[in-house]
Amino acid sequence: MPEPVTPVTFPPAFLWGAATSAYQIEGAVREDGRTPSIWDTFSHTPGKTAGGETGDIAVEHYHRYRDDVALMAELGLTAYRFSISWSRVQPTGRGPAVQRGLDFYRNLVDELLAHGIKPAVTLYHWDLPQELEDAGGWPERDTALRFAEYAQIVGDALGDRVEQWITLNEPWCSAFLGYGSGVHAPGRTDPVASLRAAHHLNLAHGLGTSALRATMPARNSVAVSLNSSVVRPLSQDPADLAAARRIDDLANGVFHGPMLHGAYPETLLAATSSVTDWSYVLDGDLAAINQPLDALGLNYYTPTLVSAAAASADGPRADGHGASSFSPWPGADDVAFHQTPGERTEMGWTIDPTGLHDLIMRYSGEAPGLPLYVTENGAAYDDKPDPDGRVHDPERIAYLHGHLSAVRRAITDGADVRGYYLWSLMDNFEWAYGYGKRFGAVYVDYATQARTPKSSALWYRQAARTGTLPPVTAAE
Ligand code: IFM
Repeated sequence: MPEPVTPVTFPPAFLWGAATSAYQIEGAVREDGRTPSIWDTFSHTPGKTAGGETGDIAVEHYHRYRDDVALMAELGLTAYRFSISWSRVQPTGRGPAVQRGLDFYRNLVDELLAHGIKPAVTLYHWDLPQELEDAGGWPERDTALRFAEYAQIVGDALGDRVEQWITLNEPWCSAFLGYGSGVHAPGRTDPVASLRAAHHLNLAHGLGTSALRATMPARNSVAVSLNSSVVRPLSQDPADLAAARRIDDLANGVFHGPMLHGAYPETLLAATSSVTDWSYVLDGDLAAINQPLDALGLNYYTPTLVSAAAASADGPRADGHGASSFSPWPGADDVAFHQTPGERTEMGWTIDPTGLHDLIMRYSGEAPGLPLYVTENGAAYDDKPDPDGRVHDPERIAYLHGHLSAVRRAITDGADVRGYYLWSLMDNFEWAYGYGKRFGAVYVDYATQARTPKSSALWYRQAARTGTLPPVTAAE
């Protein structure tokens, strides 16, 4: 007889969420006073996105948000994480807010609350107003000051009804893909600019956290979402261990160092000393960044496997972050990236739930006592409707089952994980990959904008309703 399978059950208050971001879903890029962000400019620049695709229309969430919230409720979600388009609420990135922009988000929040869904607001998910980039962007200190002003505007407008706040989403991507390898907007390829950007994103997080706290009720929670990498050495050889340390500093320590501990890792400063002197870290910055937080968001997709290697000046890098001959890893040209063995998703990312467990346990130790949320996790597959119009995605169900089981194991091992946000609610604009990569639990027909829950959405609904993971075959 087969062994009975132990049910994977979550604590009753666990949040079952889904996540999106403004530029990936809203569309309506020229409506109600919105001005271009760096992603409008980048996606309209020939050669920057697959097929020249843009977020101009995306999945028209700006106009369909009521139906989308109704769908979320049907799918049993208890939480929804979305981002605010800075260009919609403060078009030039400075000065007064545009009321119509704020009204859109207020209406969205009210709709969510009316359906019993907890909103979680991300202030910045990569879409800097273009005017701020024209003034120098994240490599310049002023952008962090502007972010604090913007945080105050949004905190003022929504702080009475939104309890969960996230300052930045994945600042690593903003700094190192945006200013280092150039595969993300604004598409710059300057290692010094990428490290300057990282520092000013940190500063923005700290100043933004203080600005939110100054304007919002004390009950609200402020967090940041990091795409902290689970960096594994190819072997225990000291050179490979040193390579892993280097990438860990550049992926993780560069953000959690100042945010959680008030300092950049000494090893990071030493390893990047030939690239930058860090003179843009001014007196008082580290204290400003090191604000006490109420929670920490972790985004996880796949681990990173590295070894020492001879310097290689050109050729694409196998680090899973898009093809560019410019590195997103300043000062680490002698590190080689390897594909972790195992099955992969449509992004080419290896499926490894043990990485999520490791990540959670690491941050349980790095930030003792801080509640954790998995603020993104999910997989892209080449989903297609069957002749009856249904969309079966058993691979995604298996992916979710594996990763949610890893979250549960981490809770059993003592981690305080309060919720999980599946990436993504629905298929959307996957940045430089355009619409070719479908991460949604809900299928979107881009020609008609019709939404169809995939079988994974029905599986997830059952998990959310019962608090126990259904078997992987349940929704097929
Ligand atoms: O789509 C992105 C999201 O915007 C940020 N985290 C990773 C996702 C998948 O690439």
